[in-house]
Amino acid sequence: MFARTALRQRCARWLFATGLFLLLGACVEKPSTLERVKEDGVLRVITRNSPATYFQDRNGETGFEYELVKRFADDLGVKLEIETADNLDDLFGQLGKPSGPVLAAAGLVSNERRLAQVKFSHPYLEVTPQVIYRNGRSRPTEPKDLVGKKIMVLKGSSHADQLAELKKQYPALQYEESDAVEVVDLLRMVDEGQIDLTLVDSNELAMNQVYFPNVRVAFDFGDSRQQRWALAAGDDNSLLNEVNEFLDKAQKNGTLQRLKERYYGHVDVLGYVGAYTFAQHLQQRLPKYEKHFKSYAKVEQVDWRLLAAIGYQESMWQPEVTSKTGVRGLMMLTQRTAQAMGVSNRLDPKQSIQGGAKYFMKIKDELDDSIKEPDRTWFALAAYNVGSGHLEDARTLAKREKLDPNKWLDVKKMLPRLSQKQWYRQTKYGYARGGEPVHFVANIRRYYDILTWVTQPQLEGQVAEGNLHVPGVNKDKPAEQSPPM
Ligand code: BLG
Repeated sequence: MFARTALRQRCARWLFATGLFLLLGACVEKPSTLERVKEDGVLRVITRNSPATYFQDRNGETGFEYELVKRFADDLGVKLEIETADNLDDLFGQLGKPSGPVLAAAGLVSNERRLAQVKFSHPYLEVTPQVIYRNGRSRPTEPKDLVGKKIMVLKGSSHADQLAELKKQYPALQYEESDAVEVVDLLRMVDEGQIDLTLVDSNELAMNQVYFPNVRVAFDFGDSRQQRWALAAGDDNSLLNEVNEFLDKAQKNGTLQRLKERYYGHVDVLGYVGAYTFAQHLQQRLPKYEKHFKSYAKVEQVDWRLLAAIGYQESMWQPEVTSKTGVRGLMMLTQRTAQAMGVSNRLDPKQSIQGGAKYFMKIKDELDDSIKEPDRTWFALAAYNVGSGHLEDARTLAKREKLDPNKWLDVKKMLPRLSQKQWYRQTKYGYARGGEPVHFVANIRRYYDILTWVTQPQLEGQVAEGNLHVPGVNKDKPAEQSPPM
């Protein structure tokens, strides 16, 4: 009896030790996803190639998702490696692979079907699905109006799921799901009348509206939803927890709001008419001045597209305009600025661009060192318009309100106060039309974004040849040669 008990105890000890060993072995062999990312020193992320998520411009990689996920990789202290999926099925498929990317950052929303496949993070952006139609055609105003229309959506998209749901109620509803297109193609097809309707998220429309002057929102299709990052399903929550912590922090410390402001904060400033006019002027006017923008941008070491954007805001690229206040020329120089910059004839476009470029860089250099990019550029633009003294006043007001005087988002709230006596009487330089630089900067940022997008390397030369093709709108080229969207 005693011997048997001893044996049993020994066996139990052995089993326990072996179990522990196996358990330890398993732990050693299989590090958590987070540990793996840190060990490899690389965060592999899959996304979509579109203006609202990720794209390449001449300065490198950019896009809302890219910037957010880059900050996350920086926080983890690892390198970021971006992969792009051909379509949404491909994206979810890649995410599920053991050797695949660990995170999808692609403007995704959570739904039941997807939850069977992946896990979603805390939210970072609220968007509303919208039904898009062509101006001049009959406008649907509610879901049942979709019956009988030619509709196309992205295959595997949440919009396709919404339509599948609607079809249960209206079996006559017809729609096509395509995995050969991107959002921009859908908008183009509506714009050109090839399809009647599509469904896209509000942020995607906002980014692309300017290229498609005929597209309009018919109605919001359901409630707003939250975009989230997706991770492979499973019990390992190590990376998910880290992601959530990062997103919560980005929410609290204002990073998310600044990114939203940067990418989507200025999208509505043009409006339909402005968008259409800008597209026309890109073809008709810019080619005449592009070489001057480029050559003085080189001299001053500034992005020529930013100078061109200033020029458009100032004069719509018309060299002979004069404002009510006597400010003149393509870059709208005051008499004083022109003299200081050595400009003898403000109506000469070449001189005006030269003087404007020089002045812009001068005031930018003179800004306080504590103002960092990209805000530094927005501050310099504001100073170009309202003067450095008034800008400084707005920064002082921001400090008094416990706002950050180095963040454009905060200072732009103070600028309009410079035209109200109760505020400007407290400032050093007094009254200014403080609302003007706020619009000025917002518009220029929008023009700058568009110019950045249409002058991607793939489109080089097309503006100058008066043959501009907006991304995804080039009907003559096969799809694989189109710029990445
Ligand atoms: C700017 C000057 C700044 C000047 C401010 O006015 O002109 N910028 C240039 O000449 C490039 O130098 O700052 S200051 O020297 O420190 O005083 C303030 O005076 C020009 C602005 C004025 C604005 N456009 C460039 O953005 C303008 O013309 N506003 C009036 C429009 S309207 O008359 O109501 O149509």
